[in-house]
Formats: sequence, C-alpha cells, structure tokens
Amino acid sequence: MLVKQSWWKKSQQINYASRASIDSTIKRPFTLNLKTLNDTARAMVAPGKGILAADESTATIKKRFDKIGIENTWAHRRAYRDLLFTTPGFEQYTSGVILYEETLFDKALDETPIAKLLASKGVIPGIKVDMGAKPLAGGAPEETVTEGLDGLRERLEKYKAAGARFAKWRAVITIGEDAPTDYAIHVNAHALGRYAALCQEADIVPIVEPEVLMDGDNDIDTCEEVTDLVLAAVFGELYAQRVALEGIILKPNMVIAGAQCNNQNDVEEVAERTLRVLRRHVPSAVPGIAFLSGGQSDILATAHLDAMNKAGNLPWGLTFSYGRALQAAAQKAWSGKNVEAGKAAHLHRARMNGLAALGKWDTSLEKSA
Ligand code: 5MM
Repeated sequence: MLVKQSWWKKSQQINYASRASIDSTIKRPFTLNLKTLNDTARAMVAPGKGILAADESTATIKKRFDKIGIENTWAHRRAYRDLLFTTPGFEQYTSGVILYEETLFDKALDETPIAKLLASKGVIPGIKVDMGAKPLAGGAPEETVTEGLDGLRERLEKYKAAGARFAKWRAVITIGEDAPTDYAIHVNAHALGRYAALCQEADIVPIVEPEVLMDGDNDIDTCEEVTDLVLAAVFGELYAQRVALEGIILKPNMVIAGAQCNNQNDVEEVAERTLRVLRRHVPSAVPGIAFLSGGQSDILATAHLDAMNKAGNLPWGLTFSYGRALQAAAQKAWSGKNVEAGKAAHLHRARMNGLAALGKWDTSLEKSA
C-alpha cells in the first residue's frame, strides 16, 4: 500500500458518519446566503467559460519572469497583469480571475482599480487567500501543510469590500517514496474545510484546490489511488465542517502519470480515469469542477478537458482554472516588450480552453492559429 498506515490511523481517524448524526440537530450560528453562493459558483462555470489563475505569489511569478528575462518588479507585474486583463475578447471565455492580494488592491495602467476593470467586463474577481504550503512537522520530508487560517475571517471582509466574490486555497499533496502520509492528507483536508466554511460565512465562494502534484515519476495508477484518497478526505471534511456543496467550486488535478514517468497515457485514458475518480467523490450538488493544469503543456491541458466534456452526461460543469497552461504562451510572446503579441497568445489559449469546456475543441484549431 502506497499510503502509509500510520499508527494512529485506526484509533483517531474521524468517523464522519457518527459525527454527522450527532451534529445534525445543531444549527449554524449565522444564515448561509446559499442563493448568492450558488449563483456565483454557477456563473464561474458558465458554459464555454473558465477561470484564469493569475494568483502567482511574488516568488512564483519571479520563476515565470526569470524564464523570459524580466526583472520581478511591481511595475513589471502590473504591466503584465494589465496585458492579461485588457486582452480584447478574453471575457467571452473567462468567467473569473484569481488574483494575488497585491493585484486585487492594484490599479490597471489606466488607473482603473483592477477589480472594477474585471467586473466591468463581466469577469468575476477572486482572491488567493492561502499563505502558501509550508513544511509539515512530523510528515515525510517533502510534505507540506497550507497555512493562512489565522485572521482569515477579517481578511475575507477586506477582500469582499475590494470586490472579490470568490477565493482560492491550494493544498499540496506530494507523491514520493514515503508520501503521501494519511497525516498530510488529513491536515490539508481539514484546513480546506476550515477555509471553505469561513468563505461561505462571508458570502464568498471557496475554490477548494487539493492538488496532487504531477511532477514525480509515479504512474497513473498511483495518481488515481492518491487522488481517490485525497478527494474522500476533502469531501469528508467539507461535510463535517458544514460547508454547503452548492456554494463551492472544486479545483482538482487530473489523474495523470507524473511528468518523470516513462509511461505516459493517452488523452482518452487520462479523461476516463479522471472522470471515474470524480464521479466517485464529487456529489452532483457541487456546481462545478475547474481543473488546475499542474505543469501539463498548454495543448495537452486543453485536449484533456475537451475529451472529458466530449464524454458528456456530467453532473457538474467541467472547465479550466489554469495558471501555466493559460499564461505560458502569453508570457513568452510578451517577453516584456510585445504587448499585442502577448494579448493575442492569451486570447488564443482562452478561446481554445473555452471550446474545450464545451467539448468543441479540435487540434486543427491550434494548427490554423
Ligand atoms: C498561478 O499559480 C497559482 C499560485 O501559485 P503560488 O501560490 O505558488 O504562487 C496556483 O495556485 C494555481 O492557481 C494553481 O495551482 C493552478 O496553476 P497551474 O499552473 O497548475 O494551472
């Protein structure tokens, strides 16, 4: 068994079923505005639209800028994100944008507040609220737990006042020699539950992102097994922590072999296995699933999404919330100089993924572009 059976597993694992029966008579101390949450969540997965993940922390955007030889200054980050958000027509394929805190409170180059600019195009502003994945004490060496719960209730009020209507929290699960441990899966799932409950209290839709990293040498079977365990734990915590599933978006990894694995599976197999795991764990009350790209090439990320939507008959909206797979081409084309080429590359990838969200993409569309 890949996942370590920790000594405490049997004695301390939460029994969600019995907890639910004890708690079912306890009322929330506040009224959940389920209609607002559900309306926002459904708008985030509107047909043919998906979410642009432009919430790179300052350290992560540095890695992206290093590749194109751009210095990581506030002025460059502002200029680059202005390029993304002023791309003519991107709103046809983009329901929302996940912003980093700096950007939410920033202004576009024409001095319009970014949140106002996005809202004027019908694009919903969102905010990454986690404070990053930090080493997990007592876990396997590479394991992390995502931090950021302290003071989150107060931060959410500030973000809402600035225009954010949804939030994102990313938990990272690593596949390795001794990982993942049950411990890492459960502390990360618990934090996702706490974050999601706080968001809903503030009328903010939580994007729940449990990312099983896809950059190791593991095969697709291992990814399927781990994704299965992770989603079971996450939905257990969401239920135990009284999160209304009608008011969340799930942002999962696809079931795929690690990038270093010699045996890469075809598009159909990835699509089939991903849908199989999602059907097992994601209730139809959840309005939508928006995938992360996780290091897949642009075209492969689009092809996988398209194949799943072509399969059809899905109980949830199925779309993209890509970071790298939406932005890599735009960053390269821009390279700090060519704004129009950057916008053209961004629009093209947004359009391709919008078509994939409908199951109407075809590889010939890439060639003709
Ligand atoms: C855009 O990258 C996001 C922020 O990452 P950091 O916290 O490390 O700066 C990331 O959370 C992203 O939203 C998702 O993981 C999806 O991105 P990819 O590139 O995997 O599609």
